[in-house]
Amino acid sequence: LKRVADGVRIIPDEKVPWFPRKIRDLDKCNLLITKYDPDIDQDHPGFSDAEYRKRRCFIAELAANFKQGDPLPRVEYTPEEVATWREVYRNLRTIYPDRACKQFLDGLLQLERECGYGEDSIPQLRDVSAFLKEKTGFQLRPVAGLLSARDFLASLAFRVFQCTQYIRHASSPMHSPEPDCCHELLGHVPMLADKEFAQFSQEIGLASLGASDEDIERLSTLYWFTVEFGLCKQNGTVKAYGAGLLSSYGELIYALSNEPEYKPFNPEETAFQPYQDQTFQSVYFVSESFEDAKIKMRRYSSSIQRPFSVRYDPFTCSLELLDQP
Ligand code: NLE
Ligand code: FE2
Repeated sequence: LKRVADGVRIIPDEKVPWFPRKIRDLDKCNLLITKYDPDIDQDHPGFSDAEYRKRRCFIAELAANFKQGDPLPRVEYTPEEVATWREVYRNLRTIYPDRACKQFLDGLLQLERECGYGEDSIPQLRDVSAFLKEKTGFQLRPVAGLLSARDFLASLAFRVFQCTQYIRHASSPMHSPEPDCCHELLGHVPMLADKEFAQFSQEIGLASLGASDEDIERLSTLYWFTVEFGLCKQNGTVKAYGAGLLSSYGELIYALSNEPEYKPFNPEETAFQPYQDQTFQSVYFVSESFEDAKIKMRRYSSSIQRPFSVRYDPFTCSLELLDQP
């Protein structure tokens, strides 16, 4: 509060948007974006499949009723759903060794050995969450569909990853414009088992808390071109680490062909790159290494103006605010 003249006070107009302070507050971070809803979007492959839509509603309901601390819901997948998973898994598995980054391959091998990953069954979020908790402290939380960027990023600050639990429509196994369990379990989870990547993800989350709408927009663009569609150099070759690539056979091949444009990852520029989420990306950003991406992201995050800084306390799963005016 600034005193300009006696009795006249100016109240600062920089209002900080609400954000979760403790892990339980994530129950309030549930704003969904309904653009790919099979009930609404005529182009969704499930639009004219009443059975599929009913199934999506059932699984969405499980997520809607979930509260932080509840056991994660188990879904008994139908033989048709398992068949879709099998096709996705089998195809991707053959192209991972040449195209996925080392951290991903390490994570996937551990999941296959220790967490029942394989083409014969869809892993349960509950088991995968327990696995990740031991590796990097990340845990999963079920979500009914595509979340708003602000709510999604906020959960990362607590090392919570919001996961859909339904599966893509059987007619489009090679690419889905929206997240589904193939995308979460194959794209994101192996990366979240890596300590350095887990830290990278949490730091994006911490940077987002209380940020302005414009800053959230830039951070979600950065998230998009790293965590979702990032490429990185390893031993002189370009490999994929983005989950949107690692869960789409079609786009993983395309991204590492000579068709798309590559640009060096540089947050100050990458944050302003326009993108769409209907089909394959036309440009990808390549990091020199994870370490490099992390350092650059940190530099970018520290340039975001906020009237406070945050620190995560892992003992209480809550945030400490520092330098409050
Ligand atoms: N295109 C990805 C896939 O087919 O798995 C999903 C991307 C979600 C952002
Ligand atoms: Fe994703």
